[in-house]
Amino acid sequence: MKFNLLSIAAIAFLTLMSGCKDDDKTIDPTPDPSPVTPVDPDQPISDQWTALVANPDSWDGVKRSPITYQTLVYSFSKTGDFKGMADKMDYIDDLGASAIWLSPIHPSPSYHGYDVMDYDKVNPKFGTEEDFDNLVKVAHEHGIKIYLDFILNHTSTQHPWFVEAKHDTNSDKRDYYIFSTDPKSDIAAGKIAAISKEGANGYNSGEWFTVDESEARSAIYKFSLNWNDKTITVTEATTPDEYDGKGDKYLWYGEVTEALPLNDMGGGIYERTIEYSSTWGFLVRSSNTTWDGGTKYGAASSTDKITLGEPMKLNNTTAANIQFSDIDTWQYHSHFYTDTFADLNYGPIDDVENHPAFKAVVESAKGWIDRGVDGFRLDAVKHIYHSATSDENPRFLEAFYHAVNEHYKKTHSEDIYVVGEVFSGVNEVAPYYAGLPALFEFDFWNRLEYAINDGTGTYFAKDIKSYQEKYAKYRQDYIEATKLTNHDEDRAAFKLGDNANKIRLAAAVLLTSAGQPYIYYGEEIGMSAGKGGGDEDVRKPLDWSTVEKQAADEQSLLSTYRKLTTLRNTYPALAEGKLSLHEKYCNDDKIYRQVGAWYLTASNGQKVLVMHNFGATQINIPMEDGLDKCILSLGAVDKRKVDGKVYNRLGAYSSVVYLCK
Ligand SMILES: [Ca+2]
Repeated sequence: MKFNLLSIAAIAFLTLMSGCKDDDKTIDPTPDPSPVTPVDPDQPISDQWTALVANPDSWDGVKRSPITYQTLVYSFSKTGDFKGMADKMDYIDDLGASAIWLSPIHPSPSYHGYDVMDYDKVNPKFGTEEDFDNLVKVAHEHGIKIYLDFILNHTSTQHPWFVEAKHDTNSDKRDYYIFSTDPKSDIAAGKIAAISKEGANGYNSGEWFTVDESEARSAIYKFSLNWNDKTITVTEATTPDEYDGKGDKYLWYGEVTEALPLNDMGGGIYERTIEYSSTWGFLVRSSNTTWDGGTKYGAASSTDKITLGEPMKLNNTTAANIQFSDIDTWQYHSHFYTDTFADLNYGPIDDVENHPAFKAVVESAKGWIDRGVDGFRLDAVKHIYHSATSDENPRFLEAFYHAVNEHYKKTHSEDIYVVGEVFSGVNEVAPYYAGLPALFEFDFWNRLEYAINDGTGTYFAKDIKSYQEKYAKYRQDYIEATKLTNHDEDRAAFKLGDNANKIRLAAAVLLTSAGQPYIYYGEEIGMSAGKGGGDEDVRKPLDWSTVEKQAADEQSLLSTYRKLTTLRNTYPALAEGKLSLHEKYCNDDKIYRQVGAWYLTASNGQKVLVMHNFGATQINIPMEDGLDKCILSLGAVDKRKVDGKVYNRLGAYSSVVYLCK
């Protein structure tokens, strides 16, 4: 067969060259002299166009292809809970899925659950602990695994660990988080392990939040400003005073919304006694309307602090917040610019296995394994250590995976499945395969969406192949977690302009590509939404009335999804096949620019030819690849014979899959 292919490729190349030379823009190339292969021995082929009908083997019920259904507990069933999901397990089963990725199930103050308050329990709004255990049981009865969304980068600031840590600098939970009284200097000095790789570049003021206003200094203080030598002295006092209406120097502190005037005592001295409360310190102003033109007076640097009773020289160039030397204003790190998330700290990577926070999250993961959970989807793994591109996160993940897998293997023969979210392009994703067996391939959808909307199929497989070569440098048995979109992205249908043919093609490409695909709930019925109005828009409840309608319609998207997943589960070549490029269609950006074609070959030698028309126009294809029978024909696909040669006519956005001989 290999010889055959080579000679066919050579002929195809010559055909292509002659097409270029003639500047032939036709999409119906002149029949070439390559040997004819019957498309499907079961179907006589006439010299007129007739519909190409696929003739796949019937499925034996074995789920050969790992297909994961990603869903949100609160949006999947009508009741939005574990029980509702267990009741609808047949639906997920019928979709051909062999696993479910559940949105975070742990107690959380948010609707989305990505700020966890307890890693060991379920969110009561989804049901009881027993309801969850029953969901796992029902899933397993259907041959469906349960993967938990596990969030290792941060907790909610309402997690008891953080509540304890922020109140007590001596708490053993203090080291679970990243606290600093002077983040900028501490980072520059390499004192914060999670942010040590970037040095001074690792400081981002937006990622730091003051612990809590209630823990700030509140006292009655007298502020004495000497404008002659530009110094300020703060002393303790007992009674606040009033403004005398004369001063033109001001104090700015705490949560005030307008400058507080100091009283003009004459001779360049300004004073005021107030009930002072501030989490960040104070500043002196020589204008109450603007900060411009050197009117802001503060400390010479953030480490230059004021001591009660001692004058401090003011500075109006750096003008750093003036803080008291006898109190520490603590700040905590939150990578996502939100004060309700607190980043977990795992200490220096070299000793991560011994860090108490690492041990704690591993223990929680083990607990879920003991309850029957089959794997984890790890959230935001490029943010665990601050540098997304250092080797720290892959090393962290390797340590986490090893610890969790060791536990899993006590009761299972296979390794545990863990997939990481590195929300980046392929170059940033690839090194993470050093730590985890599976990673989401965000570029799969980026690339596919471009290909479909641009009507260019020829480069698609080539690009995917180039991604695989990058992964293989870090892990030979890498698992590409392919997908269209997820809960953080505009829905696929929306990005494809709600064009039913494009949406069908996206599904067909996903489910005829290498890798282990994910289907985001609602994608199978074409739910459409962008994130313009917020993330919630792409996380809305599954539309069960549409499900019902589409289930009854053989031509519907849902029926197409079921057909595709059934096919994928039937043929090892589709289920686990390795990608190889089609010499002709992956190299022709002229006549066949709109065609994407590739092979998938299973370890048992079974091989399929996958061919999609990414274009908005139909195109005729000479079928010359040593083909056996057609096992998938989606969209408007016709066939005919001209001068003994078989052609397929692929309508706009249509797809065919053939078993190879
Ligand atoms: Ca982090």
